[in-house]
Amino acid sequence: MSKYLILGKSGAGSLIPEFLFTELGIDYEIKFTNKKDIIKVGKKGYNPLGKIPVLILPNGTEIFETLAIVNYITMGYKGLCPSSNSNEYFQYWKMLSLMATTLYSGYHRQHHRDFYVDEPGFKSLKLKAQKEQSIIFDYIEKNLTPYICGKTITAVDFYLYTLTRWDFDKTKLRNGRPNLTNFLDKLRSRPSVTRVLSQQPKKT
Ligand SMILES: N[C@@H](CCC(=O)N[C@@H](CS)C(=O)NCC(=O)O)C(=O)O
Repeated sequence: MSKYLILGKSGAGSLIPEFLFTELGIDYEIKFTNKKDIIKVGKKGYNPLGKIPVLILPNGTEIFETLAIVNYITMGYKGLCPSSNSNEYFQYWKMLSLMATTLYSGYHRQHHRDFYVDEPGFKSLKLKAQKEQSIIFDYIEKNLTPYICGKTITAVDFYLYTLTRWDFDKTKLRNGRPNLTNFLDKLRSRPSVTRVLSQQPKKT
């Protein structure tokens, strides 16, 4: 294999490495797959939890967990991570960690409620996840100038943009958050984002 291979699902977390590779001009392939295949021991791209994305490097090394994948890409290719001796570097890691541990898991709780609770708890689980996310989005609003690390776009911006695409009420998400609104519009019209989104297969 000479190219990177992403195992993913249409519109899901595999958008993040797709956006980063496309933004950086790096060639990759994507295979849209399913949990049954990823959870199979011995199969290429194995992840014990069956989650995507999984990145397979040209030398065969397999990486899952989005933060590890983002780190691999941004360490190997310059341009989407602030230099490690800058203040922006700490902002980058703080915000990326915050999003990974609150927003991402918050959307998972809303979209896969049955993984967490039985039906009587569905409504409350969703409301509690949204309540926590609302606090984080208010904090993000204060940090956007216009991107998370200031004037220069970084990987954390593509990460944030991807998560917001899973929100159930995008009007509410934007409401009272002018910086976030401007950010989402900017990201949506970025050529790399437009290109990747136009290539997502229709969900079945
Ligand atoms: N911690 C993982 C979470 C990945 C994740 O939840 N992926 C979702 C798609 S966006 C998934 O595979 N969901 C199916 C499932 O959880 O079974 C990461 O950051 O990569």
